[in-house]
Amino acid sequence: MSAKRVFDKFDKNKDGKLSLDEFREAALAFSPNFSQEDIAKFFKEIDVDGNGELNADEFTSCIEKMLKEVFDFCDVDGDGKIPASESYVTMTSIGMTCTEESCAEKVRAVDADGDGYLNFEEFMALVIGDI
Ligand SMILES: [Ca+2]
Ligand SMILES: [Ca+2]
Ligand SMILES: [Ca+2]
Repeated sequence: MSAKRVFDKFDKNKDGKLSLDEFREAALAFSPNFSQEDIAKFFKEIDVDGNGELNADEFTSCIEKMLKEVFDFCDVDGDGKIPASESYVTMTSIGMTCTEESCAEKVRAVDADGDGYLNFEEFMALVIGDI
């Protein structure tokens, strides 16, 4: 599971870039709560070279950076792992819609080593997984 996969999925016309329309769909898949203004603002921020399109590098590095920030924020003791029991709070705090139950199920599915904690890779799979 990687951000590049998300990029490929939303690059509908397969030109290797995300237009604002394509990006809008990706953003709304992530969280239906984003407003049009939010989305336009994100797009501008991510479009580092300002050419009005997002290339794969711009998109994936932004997603990874953003998720890393969320991860670090939730990883209060800084040991590189988030307890599965706290992932519900994490997911809802970044605007994902899920119930406590559906979240617990997803966590079980992505906790590859089954230790009851999510490392960053497992966390990425959790957040990007069903987009
Ligand atoms: Ca495209
Ligand atoms: Ca660009
Ligand atoms: Ca784990």
